[in-house]
Amino acid sequence: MMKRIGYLLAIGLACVHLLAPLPVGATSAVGSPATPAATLVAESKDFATQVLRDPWDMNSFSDISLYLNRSGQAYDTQNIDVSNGVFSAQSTNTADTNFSVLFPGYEDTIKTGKQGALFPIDAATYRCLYVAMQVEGSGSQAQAIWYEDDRLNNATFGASQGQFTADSRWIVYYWDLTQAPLYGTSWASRPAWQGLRIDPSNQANRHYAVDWVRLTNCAAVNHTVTWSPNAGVNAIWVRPSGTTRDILAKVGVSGSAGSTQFDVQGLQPGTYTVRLGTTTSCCSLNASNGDLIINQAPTVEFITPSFISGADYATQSGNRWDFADAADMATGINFSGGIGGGLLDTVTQPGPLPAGYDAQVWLNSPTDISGSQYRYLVFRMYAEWPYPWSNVTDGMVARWIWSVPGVSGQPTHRCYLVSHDIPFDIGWQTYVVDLHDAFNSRPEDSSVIDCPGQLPTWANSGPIKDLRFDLNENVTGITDPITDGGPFHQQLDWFRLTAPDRVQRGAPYQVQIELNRPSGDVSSISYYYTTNRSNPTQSAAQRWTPPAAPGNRRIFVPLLANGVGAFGGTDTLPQSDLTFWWNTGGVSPNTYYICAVVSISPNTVTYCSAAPIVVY
Ligand SMILES: [Ca+2]
Ligand SMILES: [Ca+2]
Ligand SMILES: [Ca+2]
Ligand SMILES: [Ca+2]
Repeated sequence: MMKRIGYLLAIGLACVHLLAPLPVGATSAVGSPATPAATLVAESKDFATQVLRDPWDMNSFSDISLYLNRSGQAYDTQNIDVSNGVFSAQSTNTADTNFSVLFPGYEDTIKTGKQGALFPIDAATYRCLYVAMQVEGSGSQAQAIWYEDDRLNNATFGASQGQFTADSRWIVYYWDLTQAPLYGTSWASRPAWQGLRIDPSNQANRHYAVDWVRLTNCAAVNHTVTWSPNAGVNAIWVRPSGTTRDILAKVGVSGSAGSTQFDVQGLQPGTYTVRLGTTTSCCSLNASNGDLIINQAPTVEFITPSFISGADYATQSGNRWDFADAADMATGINFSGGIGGGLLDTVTQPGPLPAGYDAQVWLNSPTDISGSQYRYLVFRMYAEWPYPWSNVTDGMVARWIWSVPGVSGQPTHRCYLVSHDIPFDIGWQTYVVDLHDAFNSRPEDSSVIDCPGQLPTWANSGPIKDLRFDLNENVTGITDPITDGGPFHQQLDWFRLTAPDRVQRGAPYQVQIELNRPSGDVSSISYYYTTNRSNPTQSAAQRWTPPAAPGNRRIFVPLLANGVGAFGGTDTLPQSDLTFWWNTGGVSPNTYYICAVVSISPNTVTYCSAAPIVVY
C-alpha cells in the first residue's frame, strides 16, 4: 500500500495585474484585399519540448494527468477534458484547482515515465512561464508552484505571485519565475526543480481552459507586426489556425505607430492570424504583414539504442512476451479477462485491505534469468477506471516479483522477492524500470520462508526462476476518499526485459530515430557519440558505407536491431523515421550515448539517447 501523501496549498493573495485597464478604442473596418505571405519564426527553447520531448500543448491527456486531484485524494478539479488541443476543467468548492505539468513522482516508489525526478528543470536555463488560458469570472487569481522533489510541500517549494485572471478572455499569462515568490523558496535559489504545478483559479466552481503551457529560456523571439496606424488599438491578439479562439498576446502597443516588435516566445508552434484590438476586445484590424507561423522544433526519440533495443530475455528464450499467444502468461489469477488480439486484457475489482485481490500475472520464463545481465524492464500498458484521474494511493501501483532457489535447498522451494511500487497512470503509457538503479533493484519485501537473511537485489539475483507482475493493489472501494471506487481495467501490449544494447567494435550499428515531424522536413542532421550527455558532440559518429562489391552484386546487411522498429506482429512500438549506419571501427570500447543535432529550419536542437550502447 502506498502512503497517503499530504499536500496543502492556499493560493496567494497578492494582487498583480497583468493588464492595466485601458479605454476601448474606436473600431475600424477590417481588411485589406491582398493576402500577404506568412512569416516563419523559430519556436523558442521550451523545457517540455526539448527535455521531455513532449510539449505541454494539451494534445494528450498525459500532458496534465499526473497527480490530478492529488492522485484521487482531494476533489479539487471536476469536468476534466482534454480534446482538440485544449485542457478544460472546473474548480470545485475547495477553490484550489490545480494541475501538474511536471510531477516529481511518488515518495518511496520506482520513478518511471515523464516524472520530474527523471527530468528535473534546470532552473538557471528555464525561467519564463507562459500559460495560454481562459478563466471564468472576475476576482480570480492564478499561480504557479514549484517543488524540489517528491516530498512536495514537505521539502523546499515556492509559489509565484498570484495573477488576476480576466473574465473568460483567452490570454497568454506570463510569469518571470525569478521574481520574488509570494511564499516559499525562490526559483533561482536551487539548481533544479522536479515539480511544476499550475493553479488556474483560487475561486470555487470556475471553468477554465488551457491551450498550452511553455517554460522557456526567456530569450526573445521577435517578430515585427505592422498595421495601418490606428489610435484605437493597443493590443495584439493571435488566433490559432483552425480555431475561433482569439488570444491576447501583447498589450501596451501604440496603435498610431503602425508597427511593433512582438516577442513570440510564449506561443506554441502553429499558424496564427495576427490582429489588433484592445486589451478587452479583439479585433478591429488585421496585421498588414499577414499570418505568423511558429516553426515546430524537431524532437527526437531514439529507437536504437533504447531500453528495448538490447537483447530481450523472452525473445532469447524463444517466445516474446507480446501476448500474441496464450503461452506468454504461465498463470494469471485474481482478475478476469485473458489474452486476445495481441493484448492481455484484465479487470480487477476493488478488494480487501491491505492490497486488494492480489491480481497476478506470471510470465512465461522457460529458462533461468541472470539479473546482472537483464537490466531494463519495459512494458506498455493501458489503464482506466470510472474516473479520469489516477489513484496511486489507493492502488494504481504494480509490482515486479522474482524468485530465486530457496535457502532450504529443496529443488522446488523458492525465495520470492518483491519490488517497490511501480505507480501507473491512466491511458496508454510505456513504463521503463532500470532494475540496476540502487533503489529499483532492492526488494521492498520477500516471502517469509526460504529467503537468505540478506535479500539479494535484482542485479545480484541469479538464477532467477519465476517472474510475476502484480497488476495493482486496488482498494478504492474501501479507502478512496472522494469516490466510491471501482474496478481497474488494464491492458498489457508487451513486456521486455532487456540487456543494454551492444555492438562489437567494427560492426556497423543502425541508429534509428523517431521524429515529431516528417523526415522530409529535416534540413540537416548529424550524429555523435558521447560518454557524457552533457557533452553531446564529444565525438562525431562516422557513417558506415558498405564496401564496394565485385561486379553488380550488393551486400545485403541484416537488420541488427533486435525486434524493434517496423516489423510484423501484434505489438505497438515506435516506428523509425530516420536511420544512420554508424561505423564503429574507430571507436574505443566503452559505454556511449548516441546524440543527434537536428535542424528543421529555423530551429536546431540537440538530443541524446536515453539508453546507452556498449561498444565492446
Ligand atoms: Ca504533449
Ligand atoms: Ca494546445
Ligand atoms: Ca508471445
Ligand atoms: Ca501485443
